[in-house]
Amino acid sequence: MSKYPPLVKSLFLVSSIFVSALMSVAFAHQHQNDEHAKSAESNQSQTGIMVMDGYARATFAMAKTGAVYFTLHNQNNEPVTLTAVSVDSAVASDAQIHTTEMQDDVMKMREMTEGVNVDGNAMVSFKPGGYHIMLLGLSKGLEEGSDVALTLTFDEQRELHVVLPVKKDENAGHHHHH
Ligand SMILES: [Cu+2]
Repeated sequence: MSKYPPLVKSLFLVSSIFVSALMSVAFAHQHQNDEHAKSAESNQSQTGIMVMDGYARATFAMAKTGAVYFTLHNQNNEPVTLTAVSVDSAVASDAQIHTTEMQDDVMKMREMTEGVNVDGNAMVSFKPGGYHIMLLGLSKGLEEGSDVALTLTFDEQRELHVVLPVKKDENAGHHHHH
């Protein structure tokens, strides 16, 4: 990337993030219309939760664990809790909600069994060094350019389906939390 001037590089980054955000939103709505038409009617026309800037970090082919990041935007007036995440079983055997915390000067990951709360009309970011979705038991790593399908469950009932791109983490060399 060094052959591009910094401005071009950052423009490219911004536009690709924007496009992937649009794509995740589009996928989420499409699924909702297809499969959740009935529940959507009783829960208004959509869940009111947007998944933005989502991606899975590319791994080596033999890697057994991976991480997924995104920003949740709760457009409802009421708080919601992300209570569970499931992943396409062809990609990984399990998905967990994790946080990263300092414990005795060491960064450690912990499963958020109680879920992650998002206040009404608020956003929560899952990002390196903080909340993330941990993929366990990867079948063949996460290859850049492929997709990962996830189902996010809110308040143990409302489901949101998203398809997120696998991308290289530009900061991977500087932040090694896993
Ligand atoms: Cu983790």
